[in-house]
Amino acid sequence: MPDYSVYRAKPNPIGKDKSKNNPIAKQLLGEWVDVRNTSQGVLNFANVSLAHVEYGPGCSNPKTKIYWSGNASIQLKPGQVLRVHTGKSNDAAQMASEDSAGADHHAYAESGAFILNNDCPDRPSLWRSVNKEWQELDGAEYSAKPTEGKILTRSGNRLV
Ligand SMILES: [Ca+2]
Repeated sequence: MPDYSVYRAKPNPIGKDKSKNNPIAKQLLGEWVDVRNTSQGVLNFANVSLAHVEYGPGCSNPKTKIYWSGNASIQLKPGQVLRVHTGKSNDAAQMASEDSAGADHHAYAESGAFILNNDCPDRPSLWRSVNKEWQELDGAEYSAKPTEGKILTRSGNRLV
């Protein structure tokens, strides 16, 4: 296991995720990725970012895109979990208990739209910038059409 591990994800929160309506804050906070410290030491996120895969029409032309940039104030002790929510920090008080439980720290992509794919597969991945070069630390793919409301967990190289 890499030190920074993509550990769990809830890519398809219950609600209007598939509609063209504006998503509500609570649902955006219900879309998230958990990162776990699987090392024996303290990990920081000064230069560590989280990406996912964007596609063109029909799930063509996959491109890895960073959507949360690390924060030097976040430190994870061994075994601790950082949850990166799609939604906004200003809305954190609206978070459902299921979405606050199980994480030691919370971070926010500050997005007003859902990010993690439903109709195509996705692969949350962690990247570190070293001397202006991106190095992948870890990543785990899930299949298209994840069950609504399901928390996917890591199994080998996948989230299932
Ligand atoms: Ca989604």
